[in-house]
Amino acid sequence: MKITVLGCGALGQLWLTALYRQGHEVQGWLRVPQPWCSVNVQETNGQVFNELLTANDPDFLARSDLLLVTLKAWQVSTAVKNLAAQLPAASPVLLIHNGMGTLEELRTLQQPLLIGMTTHAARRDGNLIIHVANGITHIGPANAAAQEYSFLADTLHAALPDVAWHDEMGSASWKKLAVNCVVNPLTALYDCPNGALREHPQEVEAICNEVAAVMQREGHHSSPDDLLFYVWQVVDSTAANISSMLQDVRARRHTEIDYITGYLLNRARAHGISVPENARLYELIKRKENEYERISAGLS
Ligand code: KPL
Repeated sequence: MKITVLGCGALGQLWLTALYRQGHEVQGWLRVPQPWCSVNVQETNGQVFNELLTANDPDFLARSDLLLVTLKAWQVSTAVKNLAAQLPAASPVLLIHNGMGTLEELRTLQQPLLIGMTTHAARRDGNLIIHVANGITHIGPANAAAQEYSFLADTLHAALPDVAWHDEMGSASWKKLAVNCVVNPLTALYDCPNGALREHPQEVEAICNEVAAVMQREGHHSSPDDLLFYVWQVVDSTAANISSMLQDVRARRHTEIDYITGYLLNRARAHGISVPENARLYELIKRKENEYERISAGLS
């Protein structure tokens, strides 16, 4: 297949490496207008893959069979809308990011739209992307046109296993949102690895209870206890991880809070449900983010 990967950060480089190795024709798409992208990945077995790949080639994009989007949630819709007119109308667009809300922003996209979530862990160490742990990528359709693209799960699985297809992604997306509502803001505020949240059980439980209430009204049933059990499982299995939000805060980057807790707050408001613990965490993260963004913009 001919595949354009939009976003060449840690996850984008993992996919570029895996797809290239599998014999697919790949290119990266970057914000900087340069015709190549450097991929430098240390795989889980310690082997390093280093290659200069094509980037930002509009002809390649116009013949791509798939646009794989690995940007941060807040970058997705603007970037995809900018490229959509150059991508064939029948070529699917697969979004893999934390949080929710981008599907609503891309409602009018004519291409088949798919959503994915992954538990692969990767981190940047200087110029090297370290693939810390293998995981599972769950993908599924986000609009009617995407329903016939289940074969993509096999194609992607052959390159970077495991990949599983789901005809319905709503419940899985909400469960992942619950994990991110708990882990991301709390680890960013306490400046701790995921596993240290075992020291804050009351906050974890309060967040889960609020998410379960909203999730139920959205039509995805999960009891607060089941959701809490699931969240603790993820906390324990990623205990040594530095969450993506803590990495963003430490690097003074814009966070995905608007698409994680912010999305929950929007849906809670729409249903008239009060979510005070999540609202408090949203405010604290926004305050932190605004502080360093104001400083880097030269405002006092
Ligand atoms: O998705 C994650 C993130 O860090 O963004 C979790 C699952 C919390 C793993 O760290």
